[in-house]
Amino acid sequence: MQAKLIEIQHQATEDLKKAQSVEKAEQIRVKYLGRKGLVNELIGKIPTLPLDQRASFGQLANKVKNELQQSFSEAIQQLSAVKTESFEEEFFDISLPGIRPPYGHKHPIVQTIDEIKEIFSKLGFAVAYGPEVETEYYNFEALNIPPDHPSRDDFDTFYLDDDVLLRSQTSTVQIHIMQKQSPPIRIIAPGKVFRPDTIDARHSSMFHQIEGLMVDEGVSFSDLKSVLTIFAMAFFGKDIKMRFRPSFFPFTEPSAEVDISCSICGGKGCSVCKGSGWVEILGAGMVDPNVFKAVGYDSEKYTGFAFGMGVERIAMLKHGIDDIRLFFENDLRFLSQF
Ligand code: 2U9
Repeated sequence: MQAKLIEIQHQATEDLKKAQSVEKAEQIRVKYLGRKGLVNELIGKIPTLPLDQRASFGQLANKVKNELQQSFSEAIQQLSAVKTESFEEEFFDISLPGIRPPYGHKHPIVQTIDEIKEIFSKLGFAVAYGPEVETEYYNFEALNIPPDHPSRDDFDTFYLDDDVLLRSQTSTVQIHIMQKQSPPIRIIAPGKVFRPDTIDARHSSMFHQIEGLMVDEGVSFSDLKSVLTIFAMAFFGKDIKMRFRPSFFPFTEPSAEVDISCSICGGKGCSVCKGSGWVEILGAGMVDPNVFKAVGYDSEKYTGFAFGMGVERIAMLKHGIDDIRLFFENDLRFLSQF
C-alpha cells in the first residue's frame, strides 16, 4: 500500500504539471485529494493492514496528503496569476474616448410647433394650453356651433360620455382664456385634437393644431391678413404669395381659407399642389359676435380675429411629405431626417 501511495503521489504531481488552467488543476485535485479521491480510497483500506503497519502508513498518508495539498495550492495560485496577466493584456485603454450613443432629437411635429410658437411670440402672442378632455359647451356651444351641426354627431367627435368628449379643436382653450381674462388678448393654443376619421395618407384620428386669437378694440381683417402674411413668409419663405378665399365657419364671420403659392414647386404646379400652384395652409376669420356673447365680452366694443391650422399638414407642405402616418410610426429612417 505504501508503494501504491507513493505511485499515486507521483502520478498526481505529473498530472498537475500538465494542467493549463485553474479549472483543470481543480479537477485533478478532486481526483486525488477529494473526499472520494484516490488518496482517501487508500486511507480507507487502513483497517485491512496488519495492526503494526497501520500507524506508520497513516503518518505517511498524512504527509503525502499535505505535500500534495501544498503543490495544488501553489499551482492554482500560479495559474490564476497567469489568467490575470492575460486579462491585463486584453484590457482596453480607459483613456480612449468612449463610443457616443446616438443623439435623440425633437419629433418633427414638436419642431414645427416650436418654430410656429417662435414666430408668433415675436408678434406678441402668448402660448396657452388647455385640457384634451372637454365638455360640449367648450368644444361646440361657446363656439357658436349649433346643436344639429354635423361635426357634433358621433361620427365626427369622440364622446366619452353624453356631455364629455375628446376635444376636436383647440378653440376650447381660447374660450377658457376669454372666460378668465378681459381684452386685450393675443394667444396661440397648440395641442392635440381628436377626430374619428378613417386613417389614411391625409387623416389621422389624432393630430395637432395651432389656433390663434387676437381681441382688442379696433382689431380688423387687415390685422388678420398682415399677421398671417408675416407668419407664412417667416415659416415658408419670403417669396411665397398669399391668397384669401371666402369661406364659412360657425365661429368666425367673415371667414376665409388661406392659401400660399406652393412652396415645393414655387407655384408652377406639382404633385403636392395637385397642379394648381396653390396649397391651403389654414382657416381664419373675424370672431363671430355670438362667441363674444358666450364669454361675456362686449361685441360692440371689441373685435378680434382667429385662425387655425393643422400642424401635420403644415409640416407636410413644408417638407414635401405625402403621408401623415409617417409622423406616428416611430420609424427612425423617417424621423432622423429632421
Ligand atoms: C375662437 C374663435 C374662433 C379658429 C379657426 C379655423 C378657422 C380653421 C381648421 C384648419 C385646419 C382646423 O386643423 S384644421 O382642420 N381651422 O379653419 N379655425 S378659424 O377660430 C376660432 C377659434 C377660437 C374663440
